[in-house]
Amino acid sequence: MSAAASGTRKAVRTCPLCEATCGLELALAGDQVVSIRGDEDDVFSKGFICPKGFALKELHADPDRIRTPLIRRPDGRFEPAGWDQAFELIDSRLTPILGADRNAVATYLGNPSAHNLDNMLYARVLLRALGTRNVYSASTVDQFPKQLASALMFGGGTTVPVPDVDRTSHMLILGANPLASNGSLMTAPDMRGRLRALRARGGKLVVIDPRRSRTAEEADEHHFIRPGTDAHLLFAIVHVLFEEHLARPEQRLTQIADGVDAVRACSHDFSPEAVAAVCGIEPGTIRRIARELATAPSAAVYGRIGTCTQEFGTLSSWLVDVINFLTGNIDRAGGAMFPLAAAGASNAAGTPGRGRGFRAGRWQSRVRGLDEVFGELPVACLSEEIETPGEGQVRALITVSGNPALSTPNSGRLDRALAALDFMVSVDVYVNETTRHADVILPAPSPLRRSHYDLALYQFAVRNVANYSPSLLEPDPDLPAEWVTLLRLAGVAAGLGPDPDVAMLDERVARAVLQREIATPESPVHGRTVEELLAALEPRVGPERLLDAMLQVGPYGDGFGAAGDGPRLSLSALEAAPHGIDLGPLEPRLPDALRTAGGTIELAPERLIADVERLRTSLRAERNGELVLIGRRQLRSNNSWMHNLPVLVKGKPRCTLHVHPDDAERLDLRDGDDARVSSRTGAIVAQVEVTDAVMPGVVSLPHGWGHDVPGTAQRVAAAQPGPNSNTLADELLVDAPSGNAVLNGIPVELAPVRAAAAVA
Ligand SMILES: Nc1nc2c(c(=O)[nH]1)N[C@H]1C(S)=C(S)[C@@H](COP(=O)(O)OP(=O)(O)OC[C@H]3O[C@@H](n4cnc5c(=O)[nH]c(N)nc54)[C@H](O)[C@@H]3O)O[C@H]1N2
Ligand SMILES: Nc1nc2c(c(=O)[nH]1)N[C@H]1C(S)=C(S)[C@@H](COP(=O)(O)OP(=O)(O)OC[C@H]3O[C@@H](n4cnc5c(=O)[nH]c(N)nc54)[C@H](O)[C@@H]3O)O[C@H]1N2
Ligand code: SF4
Ligand SMILES: [Mo]
Repeated sequence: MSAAASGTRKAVRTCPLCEATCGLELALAGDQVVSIRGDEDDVFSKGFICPKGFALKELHADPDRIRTPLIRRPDGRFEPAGWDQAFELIDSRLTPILGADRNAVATYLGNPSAHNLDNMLYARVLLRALGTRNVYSASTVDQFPKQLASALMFGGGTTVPVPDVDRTSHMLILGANPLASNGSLMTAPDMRGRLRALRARGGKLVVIDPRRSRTAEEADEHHFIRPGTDAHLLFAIVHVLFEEHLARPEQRLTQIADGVDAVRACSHDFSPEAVAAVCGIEPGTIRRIARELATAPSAAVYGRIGTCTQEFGTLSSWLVDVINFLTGNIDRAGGAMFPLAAAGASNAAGTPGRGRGFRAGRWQSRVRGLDEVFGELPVACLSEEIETPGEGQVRALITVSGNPALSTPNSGRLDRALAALDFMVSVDVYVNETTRHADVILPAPSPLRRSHYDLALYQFAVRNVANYSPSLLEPDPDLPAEWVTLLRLAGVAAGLGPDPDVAMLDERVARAVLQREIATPESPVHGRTVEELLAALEPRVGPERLLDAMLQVGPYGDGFGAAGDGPRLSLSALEAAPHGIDLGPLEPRLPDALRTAGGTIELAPERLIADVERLRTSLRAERNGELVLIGRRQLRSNNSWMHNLPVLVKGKPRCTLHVHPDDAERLDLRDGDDARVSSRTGAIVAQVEVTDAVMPGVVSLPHGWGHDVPGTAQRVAAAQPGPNSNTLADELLVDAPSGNAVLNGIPVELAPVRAAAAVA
């Protein structure tokens, strides 16, 4: 029976769940998903799919997903409400707080916003309308160290070197497990296939991780490292590159690079012999790793969560690219390269090769005095900003697709702080550990009822691609698109009352974007009129109008008809190519992609050199044999929010504490036992899994669990809650240059629950 005859239809779209951007082929019957498989014709993923991709079916159908606004009653119970009623309440409660002090309203943007075109384009409109300095997001429990290092070195926070995995002959991975995570700041569907291809063509893969991860199992070599000591190791590699005259940066880049001598001087104290005991890696091994990197025909060093969310996150992230530079691998095929995205590439806009540079610390957090970075404050500060009285105290919070009550450090404290807010609004799809504190929850539609384009992730893709997915299903008349909700909130914040003219606000946004373009001398639409461009974009509105404009003025764009030959992109061109458009392998982009003030590659930025002393001091720190906690990701999980989907949580509990056999024996713990894990900030009970996949002295627990708090409405998740690892992460530990939270390398104590009970 043909699809049509059976009443099903086929459609393709990009998976919005992780950074791999896989093409999915869905079979639909009416509004229901019948099946999902990989889209074999997708120009990038070529049929690859992971278990989470299938889970979109259950996400779409999940009866616990909220479908109307909810208002919390005084007894704590949520009651469905109409949109007007919800917005009247928001306006009446938020407007006075904003009127007294704009900084009294904080925002928190969570991870799914990076996978959501509506949020990518309209959350910033809300932030601008609020005018608060209390802007927080998941970025400071994630990638800010990498973005900060990149901004300081290359002039832009999205100018991040990405490993050219398909052409490299040597890859060194630190603190990333793309076989479970499917890659991050490295958009590359099917990393297992790509890494196997690397080895099949004679290349080498080396993994540095305190755990023998799935990626480590695929590698030629894996070395355990003490958590938090990657910067020591990387500096030692730099040391060897200089000492053994292996540093051979490309001539064309040496001419535009500043700070090689400063890097050399800093690396002096970090010989392999000096760091070996700290990292737990032999000096001979470190020297060999350095030589192999330097002599490989091409090589790429790549680090991710394990190198970012730790004590020396920014230094590690920086040193990764210092090594890529010194070994001649920055910006060349097979090395670490700069993608050229079709839309929103800030390093392809304006004057090529130079810019305003980058400055952090334009303001500080009120209580701890931590620096602003990229317009945000570290989320590790959020609790104290809510708790501490005085001018500028946070009294209200708006969360958009975030679950900070599970994903940020000392979440127990944040949970109590959220309960103490005067007012809270959440735009979300579940009543969960965070949104249960909201006075109003505004739902977002199913991912199948919105369009999709990976504006953020294509900035980090290992190939230049562009793929647009229209909404698969008609909008639900009672559940507006998320961009409409965000604009309506922006209207409230701007003082326009509970029912602002969203179409007018949207046109204003589009006008501002076009205005900026026509004022930019390098833009293909320089000198044209906003009216003319707006007319050309008709009848599109909302994200489609903005995306079309961005594609047209982008590096492959048709320039609103002004461009010449070649593949010329517009939204219509993408609509005509449902499996995506391949724009080719990455190409060298320096110096044009630089936006530093001097037009140089800054190898030794002041903010980072200033932090080297902290690293040097840590060389002498005493190691008293304490246990430290790290995280890990699992293929069938996605941070905190997909544990309500039976297909992903079935089977034995996966939120277990990995403990090395030596530690288990010393602490009298057996496989399957419950253990009490405690840190400065709190204690949890976790089930022990004894395994030599984790190194001695280190225990590992996944994050995003802890679904056993009252007042949530996620029935499947609550049945397998797991412990919340961020109860243990210490909000006072941050990476100094970025303020990013330290989530790996947390000192903990471990005891069998039976012993703890006996003592208590
Ligand atoms: N210990 C430890 N903690 C960590 C990490 C770690 O490795 N270890 N990793 C950190 C990292 S990298 C990240 S990115 C953060 C993630 O931290 P968060 O972004 O705070 O948490 P998520 O679990 O991604 O929660 C996403 C929220 O978005 C909602 N949501 C899902 N889809 C939509 C949608 O379409 N619209 C809206 N409005 N809402 C939606 C979900 O219901 C959920 O509430 O966690 C961090 N926390
Ligand atoms: N299945 C799944 N996929 C995901 C997510 C998910 O939750 N589940 N989350 C998504 C998000 S938001 C992100 S940011 C990405 C993250 O993508 P990845 O960075 O690949 O994430 P992880 O799998 O957590 O890998 C981090 C690794 O660092 C190791 N590690 C911990 N501490 C250290 C250290 O000090 N040094 C070194 N060298 N290694 C260390 C851990 O053992 C772990 O293997 O994944 C994304 N994809
Ligand atoms: S790897 Fe990521 S993008 Fe691909 S199917 Fe899985 S969740 Fe979706
Ligand atoms: Mo993340």
